[in-house]
Amino acid sequence: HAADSRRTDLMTITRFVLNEQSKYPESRGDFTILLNHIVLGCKFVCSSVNKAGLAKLLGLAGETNVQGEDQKKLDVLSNEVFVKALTSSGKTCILVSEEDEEATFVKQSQCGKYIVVFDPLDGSSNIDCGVSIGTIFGIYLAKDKDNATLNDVLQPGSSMVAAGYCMYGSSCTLVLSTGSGVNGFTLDPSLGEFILTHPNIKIPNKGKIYSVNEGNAKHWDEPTTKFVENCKFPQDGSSPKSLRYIGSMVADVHRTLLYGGIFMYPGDKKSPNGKLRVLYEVFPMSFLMEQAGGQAFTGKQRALDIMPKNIHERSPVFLGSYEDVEQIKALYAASN
Ligand code: AHM
Ligand code: MG
Repeated sequence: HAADSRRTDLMTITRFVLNEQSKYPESRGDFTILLNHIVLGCKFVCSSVNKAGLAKLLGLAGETNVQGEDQKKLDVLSNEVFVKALTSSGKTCILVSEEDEEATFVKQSQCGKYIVVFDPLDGSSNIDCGVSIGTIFGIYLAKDKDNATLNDVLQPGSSMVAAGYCMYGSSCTLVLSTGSGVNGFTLDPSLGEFILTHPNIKIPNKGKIYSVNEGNAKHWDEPTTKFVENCKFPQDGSSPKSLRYIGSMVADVHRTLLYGGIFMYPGDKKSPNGKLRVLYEVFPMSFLMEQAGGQAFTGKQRALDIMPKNIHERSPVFLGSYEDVEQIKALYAASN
């Protein structure tokens, strides 16, 4: 019965967020409007990613591009779509994108109170072989929307008001937290709507999977090396963990969130700050992990406590199941 009524009583992402926001009497629907524009961007990217695959295949089959137009690279195209959707929402004042060196300041007439940091198409090196890729975003509130400065963006991740990602995989899944838990929505292409399919996601307390680019092992520090050694040869009689690494953060984090385990991009001798960007990769994913009952750690501190000094800064990160992150924290504590 319950399943039957779910099938006819569709909880769209808009309805879900409207319900959530109605708990705040001061809410004027601004967040819902902003989110709708993010959702639009995700739908566009989803359809472009699918079409890009098709265009390639048709190209291989000798068909020519019907429009005969130059194909814009997908990450550039995705960025344009998000920037335009976000500015035209009228709800943003500053945008920070992985694709743009400088932050975008929205002109006065379209200015709103939210700041959005995002990676429009993360993992784009994976497109050509059909591996899952995604969009990552985080949202801050400006203190004073008419005089917002970079100081409103250079804030710890713990002061984000919402974060999420959209994964373009075998299905298109949007995972969102507005600070009271994590929920997952799947795009029903026939409706063009994201429907709540993963209510109240909680990450398992301990996992059986570790996820890291082991090709960098030569350069790792001692705690990371020990941790991974222990995943393979556990000293406490438990079974070794499985290794899963896609090399696409959204897909690796999505699996970690649902199945448990740990995802890491450590710092190493070559790149002491690792690879991933604080504002639009580390923060949103750490926010989601904590909201789902997991943890995120940098090797020195709670990831959400980083005080970023510039918008494209990087940080090492270890995130996932509570107990697994406890272990890496203990190894770092012992090495100091
Ligand atoms: P990108 O923003 O240039 O796409 O790079 C980020 C990606 C992440 O999705 C992924 O976790 C990481 O790079 C993989 O890096 P590596 O290939 O060094 O393992
Ligand atoms: Mg990226």
